[in-house]
Amino acid sequence: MEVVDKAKLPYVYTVDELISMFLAAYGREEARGSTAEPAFLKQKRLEIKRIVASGKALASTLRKMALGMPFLDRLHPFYRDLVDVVFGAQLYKHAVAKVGNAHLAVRAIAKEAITAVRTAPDKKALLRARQMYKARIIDLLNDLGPELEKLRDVATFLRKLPSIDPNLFTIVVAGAPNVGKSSFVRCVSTARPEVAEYPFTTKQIHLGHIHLKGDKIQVIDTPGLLDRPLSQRNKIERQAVLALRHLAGVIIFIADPTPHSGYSLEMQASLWREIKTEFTAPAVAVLNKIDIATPQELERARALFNPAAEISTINCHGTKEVVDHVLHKYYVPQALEKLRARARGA
Ligand SMILES: Nc1nc2c(ncn2[C@@H]2O[C@H](COP(=O)(O)OP(=O)(O)OP(=O)(O)O)[C@@H](O)[C@H]2O)c(=O)[nH]1
Ligand SMILES: [Mg+2]
Repeated sequence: MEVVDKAKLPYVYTVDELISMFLAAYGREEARGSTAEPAFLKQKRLEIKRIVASGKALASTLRKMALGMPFLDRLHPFYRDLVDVVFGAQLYKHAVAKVGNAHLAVRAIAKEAITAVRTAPDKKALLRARQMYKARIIDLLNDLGPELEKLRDVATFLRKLPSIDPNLFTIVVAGAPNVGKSSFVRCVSTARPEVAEYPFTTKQIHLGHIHLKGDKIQVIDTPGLLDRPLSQRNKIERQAVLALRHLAGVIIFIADPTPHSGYSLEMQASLWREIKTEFTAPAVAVLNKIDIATPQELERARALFNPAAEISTINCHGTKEVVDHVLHKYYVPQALEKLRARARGA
């Protein structure tokens, strides 16, 4: 399964850029040959050279762009589903195919234009063939506008995406909005996601790392989740769901026992139940904001979440212990098993 290789993503030209490039390639060719040649024949020869050069340049650019875009079916399911959720897999595939197939259309138009030039009986017919050639190519490019825009949007989105390695052990941090997920990720990893007073501060997946001796763990901060069926989740929430489904080695669920986040304990408990049943990765719950929680609030939350720890991310109190706990319980056995397997194989 491939991950997105950002260095290989193509530059996606706009329609205007392609038209300029095409016209420049056309204009670059200059007349050469014997001065004894009749002017009309010389003009025909130059015209054909221009059509061949500009057609080739354009066809090759279109082909390279389409081939440079990732093939969804070969991508790791996390990336494949992400492109599907944000852009629609079918629409994306259609756009790639249309841009890719356009190179064949360019070749066909060039071929017809060459025949028209060759058979032109006079200067007027030659000029008409030239105009027709340029107009047809420009029409074709204008028609590709929406598809080029789609490819550009996907390429830009993928370039901005953090470089997630699906083969590394990954902690995914999840929970309702505004409970302190990003604050937690800031405490324990290299990531610096934005923290703010309001829900839905985090709108995309953020990646951080924990460096262990000779090893690296990924920590993923996700957008807040509401307690509702998948079909009603928006694109932002669905990115969190994909990280939970495809990347999580373990899930840390952050709950806020206080009214501070704006989401009730019942809603959070229902979300917690769903996360435990919906995803295959093991999940641990953690109570946050204990610096402002009352004893009664803590008591109720303990009964609902059976938390592995109680923390306060405002000063990173207890956060390192949570990570040590989950790594010890879920990562170390897996890492040891890998080492053993390698030793057996050696
Ligand atoms: N008192 C207190 N406030 C906290 C604590 N942890 C987070 N907060 C505050 O809660 C608010 C939300 O924190 P974030 O880390 O942005 O929460 P989030 O879960 O990432 O929020 P979204 O990305 O919007 O879902 C911020 O104003 C934080 O300062 C804590 O332990 N104690
Ligand atoms: Mg956040």
